[in-house]
Amino acid sequence: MEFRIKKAEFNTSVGTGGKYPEKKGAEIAIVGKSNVGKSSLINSLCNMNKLAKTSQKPGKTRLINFFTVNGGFSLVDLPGYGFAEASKEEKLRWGGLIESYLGSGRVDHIIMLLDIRHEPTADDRQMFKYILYYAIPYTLVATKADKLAKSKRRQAANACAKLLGAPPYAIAFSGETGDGKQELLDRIGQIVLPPAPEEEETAEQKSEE
Ligand SMILES: Nc1nc2c(ncn2[C@@H]2O[C@H](COP(=O)(O)OP(=O)(O)O)[C@@H](O)[C@H]2O)c(=O)[nH]1
Ligand SMILES: [Mg+2]
Repeated sequence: MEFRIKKAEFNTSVGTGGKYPEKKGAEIAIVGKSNVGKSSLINSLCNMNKLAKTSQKPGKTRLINFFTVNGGFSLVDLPGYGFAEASKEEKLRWGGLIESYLGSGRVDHIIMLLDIRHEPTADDRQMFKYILYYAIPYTLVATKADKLAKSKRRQAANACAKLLGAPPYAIAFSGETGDGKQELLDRIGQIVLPPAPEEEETAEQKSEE
C-alpha cells in the first residue's frame, strides 16, 4: 500500500538553548543548504501550501521547526547552512544549533537535500560527514528536478549522491511536478510504520514449531 500523509500540524520551534519537545514517534530531520527546498518539500509531502514557511530569500529559517504528522511521527525542518550573507556569528550559532540537534540522539532518520543542478558544496560534504559520524540512517534527495529535462533527472540525481561520496543513488524530487514524491513517502512509511502484523505472526508460528 502506498504511504500517505493524512494530517500534519506545526508543533513547536526551537532556537539556540531551547528545549526540544517531548519525543513521541520517529523523528525525521530535513537538512540541506539554504534555499535548496526543505520547507517546500515538507509542504509538498503534507499536501499543504503554507505549513512550513518557504522563501525566495535564503537564510530565513533560523529555528528548528517540528511538525507532527499523522498524529504520530515528526518531520523536522532545520535551518539551512551555507548562507553566504550570514554574519560569522550567525553561522556559528546556526551551525551549533544544527549540530547539537543531530548529536542529541533523538534523530531517527535524516533526509538530506541536494540541488539536482549543482555539485555538492563544501558545506554539503561537511553535513554528510556529520551524518556518517553520528551514524544516523539517511536518504538523499535531489530537489528541483523540474529544472532539468525529464530524461536527465535520474542520472543527475545519482551524480549528486556520487559526488558527495555516498552510494550513487538519490531520489529525483520536485515539489512542482510531484516527481519522486510517492517514492519518498514510501521511504518515510518504511521508517515510521511498524512491520506488518502477518510477518510477526509467521515468525511466532515458526518459533513455536
Ligand atoms: N522549481 C522549483 N523550485 C523550488 C522547488 N522547491 C523549492 N523551490 C523554490 O526554491 C526556493 C526556496 O525554497 P524553500 O523551500 O524555502 O527552501 P529552504 O530554504 O531549503 O527551506 C523557493 O523560491 C521555492 O519556491 C522545486 O521543486 N522546484
Ligand atoms: Mg526553509
